[in-house]
Amino acid sequence: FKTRILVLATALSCAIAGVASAADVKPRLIRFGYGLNEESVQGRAARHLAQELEKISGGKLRMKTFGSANLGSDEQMQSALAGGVQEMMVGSTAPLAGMVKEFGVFDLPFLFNSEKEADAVLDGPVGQDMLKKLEAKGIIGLVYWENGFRNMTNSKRPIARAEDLQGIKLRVMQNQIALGVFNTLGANAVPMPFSELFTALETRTVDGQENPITTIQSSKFYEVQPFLTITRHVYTPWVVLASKKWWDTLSPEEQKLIRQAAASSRDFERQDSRADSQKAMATLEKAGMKINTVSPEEVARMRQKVQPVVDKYTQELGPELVKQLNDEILKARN
Ligand code: TF8
Repeated sequence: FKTRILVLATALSCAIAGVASAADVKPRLIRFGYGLNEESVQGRAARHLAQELEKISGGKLRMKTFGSANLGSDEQMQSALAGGVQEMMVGSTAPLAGMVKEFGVFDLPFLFNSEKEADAVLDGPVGQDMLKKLEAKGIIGLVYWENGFRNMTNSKRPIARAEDLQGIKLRVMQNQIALGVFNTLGANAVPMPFSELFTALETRTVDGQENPITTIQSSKFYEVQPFLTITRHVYTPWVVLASKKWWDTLSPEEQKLIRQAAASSRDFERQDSRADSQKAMATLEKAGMKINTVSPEEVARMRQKVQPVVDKYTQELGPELVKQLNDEILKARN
């Protein structure tokens, strides 16, 4: 008899909780913007996120995804989120450094050796503290996706040594550190939003760019860039963001569902990115790109060359932060 009552009581409280949570989730339409096209890793993960959210909210939280920077460049969308005129987005950490300077650490070159190290830092205290810093700027940082290790492409020549970058107009992401790094390596760095990049390459406004293999493939840069140089010079994270103005109007239950779907999209995206990276490389070879890998000795030379930039920005970003970051990398490495 006692168990019977317990079962009944449990059933009843579940029913009440069910009713309460259903009332706490209102039908909503969420606009989610991103910069790459629908066939990219980013596009697939955006779709995963939308489907997952719709599923776990019983069809109430619907997400409309806008790829190819149709809602604006990363920077424009960040401002739209802060202003409360767009709900969600995903983009690189690099342009966020204008809002929270600490995000600039991910533009320090040759920091991570592997994806595993990046995951540990991003999901650990360093990455999570940075997300919290965004709140004061009107943005909720949810999870990190993988953009990935970046490599160089250009229309002039294979890059075997830093000196080969001389005279190459190289598009870089929009922050001071990226600019400093590539100018110091010898290129003429040109900051530009990603949304303008393909045309700039096609019209030869710039000679080259740097991005992960997955993006070089999905954005079809191989059509206008004959040379690919594997450098893995920096690992860029993507970060899924929400407008705080909008977030604050959601119920705790709605926030919980969005966090849950975001976590699912993170796991999906990282796996997809790593698998896609292999496939994309084969596609680029087949497309006829001339591919070379910078030797470990040359990477060491490049590291030395950019050390003054790293030192300068370590001071500006905070030596404690950079030390904490390096400690966490070493912990993950060993
Ligand atoms: C870049 C980034 C881009 C992303 C994307 C547009 O080069 O690597 O791939 O920020 O969200 O700007």
